[in-house]
Amino acid sequence: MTEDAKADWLTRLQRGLGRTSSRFKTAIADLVRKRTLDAAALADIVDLLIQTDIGVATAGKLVQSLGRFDREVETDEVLATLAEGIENILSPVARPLVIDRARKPHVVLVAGVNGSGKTTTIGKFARRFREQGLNVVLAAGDTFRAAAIEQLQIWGTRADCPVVAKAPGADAAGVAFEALERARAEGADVLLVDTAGRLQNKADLMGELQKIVRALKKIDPAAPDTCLLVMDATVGQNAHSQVETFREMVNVTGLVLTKLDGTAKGGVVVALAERFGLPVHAIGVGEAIDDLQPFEAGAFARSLVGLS
Ligand SMILES: Nc1nc2c(ncn2[C@@H]2O[C@H](COP(=O)(O)OP(=O)(O)OP(=O)(O)O)[C@@H](O)[C@H]2O)c(=O)[nH]1
Ligand SMILES: [Mg+2]
Repeated sequence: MTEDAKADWLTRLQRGLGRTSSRFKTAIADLVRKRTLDAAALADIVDLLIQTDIGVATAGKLVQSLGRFDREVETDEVLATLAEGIENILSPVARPLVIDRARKPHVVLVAGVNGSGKTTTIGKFARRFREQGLNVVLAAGDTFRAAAIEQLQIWGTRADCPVVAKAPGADAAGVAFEALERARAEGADVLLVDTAGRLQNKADLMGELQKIVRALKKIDPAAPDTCLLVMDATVGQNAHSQVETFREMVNVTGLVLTKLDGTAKGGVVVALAERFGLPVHAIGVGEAIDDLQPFEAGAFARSLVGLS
């Protein structure tokens, strides 16, 4: 990223996390103005952290590090200490999605419940990879909705990469199979496979995802290289059960959290990091192409508590 792009992203990140951070920061400022950080004040901070969905245990742990203040403190000192603790939790999971250029193609299966942002995320990644000079193929594996196929085709046009698609209702595993064949034949670097989030029930969804994986493995036993779970951060605590559910279906290797701009509960990212330790590859803080960026622990932690 250039310096300009970095500054722009930081602005988007701070704005995107504004719903979570503004309330939090104001409440901490109020608290610090009124009293020293006694036990009751620390308990209030734990509550404030819990309100961001950061999780009870994590909130408790973070606040322990504040115990060393038995004097008057400034708001920013408190926020910085909390941000440091959050960064320590997030650092091990903050890992960009790195494409293995030797794989040709590196296969990325994208799963998640309906509306979580799968197709948009694929479009954004496709654009980013194209900018890095990679050849990308998209597979319209959500054959459940006609509009889903068109939506992916629009992203394909925007990112200038081919989309392998069949008619609505076609076998999704067949689409994935053909797409991998084509990506191989063309020597593509990346294949991004979209999937349906909504099927009649969980068993159907599991059946479909597993069938797609089997089809890919027929061609390349090592595929998929990456299995991304895309989650809408506005679902809050529900994100935990989504990770568990999808892990039973496929070998989830990493997470993308979208719509952090639409929630006051951005702390859920920290809670997921603590609980599952899965890599967080990227976060979405808006609908625009530049609103999906590699996840960076320090910048996220500071933006979450409202520090610039
Ligand atoms: N505000 C905001 N909106 C987002 C973000 N990411 C995706 N969206 C929007 O969320 C909506 C759903 O996104 P899709 O990409 O269609 O989600 P999907 O998971 O493919 O949905 P299905 O195909 O129905 O399963 C779209 O209107 C996107 O523009 C984000 O980071 N912030
Ligand atoms: Mg979709």
